[in-house]
Amino acid sequence: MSTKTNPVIAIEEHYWDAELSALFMGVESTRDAEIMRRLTDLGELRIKEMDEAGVDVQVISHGAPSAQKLTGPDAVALTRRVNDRLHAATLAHPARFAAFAALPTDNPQAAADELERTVQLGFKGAMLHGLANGVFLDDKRFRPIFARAEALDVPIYLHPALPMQAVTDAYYADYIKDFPMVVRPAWGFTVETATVAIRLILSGLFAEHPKLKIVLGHLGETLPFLLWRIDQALKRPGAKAMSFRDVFTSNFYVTTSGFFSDPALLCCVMEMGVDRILFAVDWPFVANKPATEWMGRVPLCAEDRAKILGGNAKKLLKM
Ligand code: GRE
Ligand code: ZN
Repeated sequence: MSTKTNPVIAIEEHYWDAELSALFMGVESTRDAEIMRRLTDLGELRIKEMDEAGVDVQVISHGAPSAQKLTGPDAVALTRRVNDRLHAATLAHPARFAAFAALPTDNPQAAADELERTVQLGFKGAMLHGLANGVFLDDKRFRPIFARAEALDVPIYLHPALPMQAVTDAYYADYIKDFPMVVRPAWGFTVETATVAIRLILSGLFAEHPKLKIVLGHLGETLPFLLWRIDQALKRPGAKAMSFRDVFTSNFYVTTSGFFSDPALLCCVMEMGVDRILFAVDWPFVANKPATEWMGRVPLCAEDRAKILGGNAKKLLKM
C-alpha cells in the first residue's frame, strides 16, 4: 500500500520510558508481559512488527498516563529527560520514527515551553492523556499549552487515560472483575476522552484559539457518530451561541487507532470529510497487521485511502 512518496504513517503508537513508568501507580504501573516487552522496545521488535504489516513510520508517544500525574519540582526536568530519550530513539531510526512529546501538565507554563523546545527538536506535537491530576484540560490554567500549540501550528493529541477512582467506583466497579477492559478501551477510556473533548469545545477554547488543532484517536471517541445530536441539542433555547459542529469539523482530526470498522469509518468520512482522518494502530495494545489489512479493503477510492494512510499525516504533521 505504501510507495516511496506515500509512506504508511501510524500516529498513535506507544512506548514506555523506564524512568517515567517506574513512577506509575497501582493498576497503571504495569501491563501484560507481551505488551510490556513491546512498550519498552524502541528498536528491533518494533521495526520488525512494522515491517511485517507495512507500517513505514510510527509517530511514537508515551503510554498513559505519561507525564500527566507528575507533580513537584522534578516534573519538568524529568519530562525533559523523557523527551530527550525519545528524541534520541527517533534519531537512531529517522526514516521510521517520529514523535509526540510528553508534557509536564502540572506546570502549564513549563509544559508550553517544553512543547516549543521539543518541536524545535523535530517533534510533531504533543500527546495529553485524560485529566491532569484530576483536573479537566479546559481549566483556564492549561490555556498556555493550547496557545503555544496554536502558535507553533502543531496538534495536541487527546489520548485516553483511566477515569478517576470515584468515577470508576460509581460507574464500573461492579463489572471490572469479569470484564477488566470495561474501564479501559471497551468504554471507560471513551467516555473520559470524549468528555475532555466536549468540555474543551464548551469552554470557548476554539474561539480564543481558532487555529488550534486537536487529534482524537479511536475514530473520534464516538463524537462523529453523536455530532448531529450534540450539535442540535446544545442549540436548544437557553444556550450560549456556539456551533459544536463547526468547531468539531474545523479544529479536530480523528485517527483509526484500535477501531477497524467500515461503518464507523464511513460515519467519520460523512461527518468530517476524508481529509480529517488519519491512520493509527495503537500499537502495542493493538497489532499492526489487522490495521493495515483492514485499510487494504476499506470501501474508499485509492486516493482517499492514501490520504488516510499517510497523506493527511504528512500535511498535518509537516512530514
Ligand atoms: C492501556 O493504556 O492500558 C491501553 C491503551 C490502549 C488500549 C488498551 C489499553 O492505552 O489497555
Ligand atoms: Zn493509545
